[in-house]
Amino acid sequence: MLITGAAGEIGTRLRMLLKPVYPHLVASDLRRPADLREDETFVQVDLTDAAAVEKLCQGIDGIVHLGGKSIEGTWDEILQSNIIGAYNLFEGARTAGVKRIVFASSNHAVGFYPRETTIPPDVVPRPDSRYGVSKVFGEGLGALYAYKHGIGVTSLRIGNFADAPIDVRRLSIWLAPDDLVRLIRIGLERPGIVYEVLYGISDNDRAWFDNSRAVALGYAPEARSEPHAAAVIAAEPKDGKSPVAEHYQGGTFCAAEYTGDFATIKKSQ
Ligand code: 15L
Repeated sequence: MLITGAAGEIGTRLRMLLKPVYPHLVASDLRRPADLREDETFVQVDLTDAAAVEKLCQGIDGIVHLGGKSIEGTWDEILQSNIIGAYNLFEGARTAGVKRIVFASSNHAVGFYPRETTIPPDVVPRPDSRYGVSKVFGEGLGALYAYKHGIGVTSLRIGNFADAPIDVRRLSIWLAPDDLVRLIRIGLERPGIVYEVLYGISDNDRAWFDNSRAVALGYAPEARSEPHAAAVIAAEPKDGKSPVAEHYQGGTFCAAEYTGDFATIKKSQ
């Protein structure tokens, strides 16, 4: 098993959580993780280097692809790390004969859905940022390499990965670390996966995502955001909020650089 983006926030946690499950885990990133342990295998690779990525994939049967930028960036940053990087990863995987890929997509691939809607995985994408567009691109690659080349791909539209929900928006999209492991194991191990889009959220009463497909595939999340709700709501600042951010699931990613006529646009659900 290979995990890209292993030095990032999610990667750092996952290395520890996945090592007991996959003892031969290979960790990769642009930079060496500060907390790298002696019993870990680490390969330093720049995802924009196609030949290096192809080499990285040799002898690997499953990949958790977290590598790239995990927030909004300039077009060139997103292009290099998330567009070219994701292409190199899928192409390297195909050349090396990798069987499964779990692609870390994001709620920001569909961030422009209003909070009062509950969306299934097969909605039309509504990315809320260049970052969100790159996640739609990655999901597209996933479908292409699944249906054309037979790699079993799962795109996980991850909400907010954290030990606890950090604000009111995250009560709806929180994903606890152990629940992410459960979803990854479905993507890597469940027989018969061709191409799946699942939401990376825990068992949240306030969820904006219909994750029944994940449940049908065996997902049984254990964390719930609701017991945190009263404290999170009490701690939420009351003022200074953007109406655009508050209206849409993607929050501040939607409001950033916003130049639309919100009053008109919001009438269209
Ligand atoms: C994401 O996709 C980001 O990687 C993460 O930093 C958070 O911003 C998260 O979404 C979120 O929406 O909370």
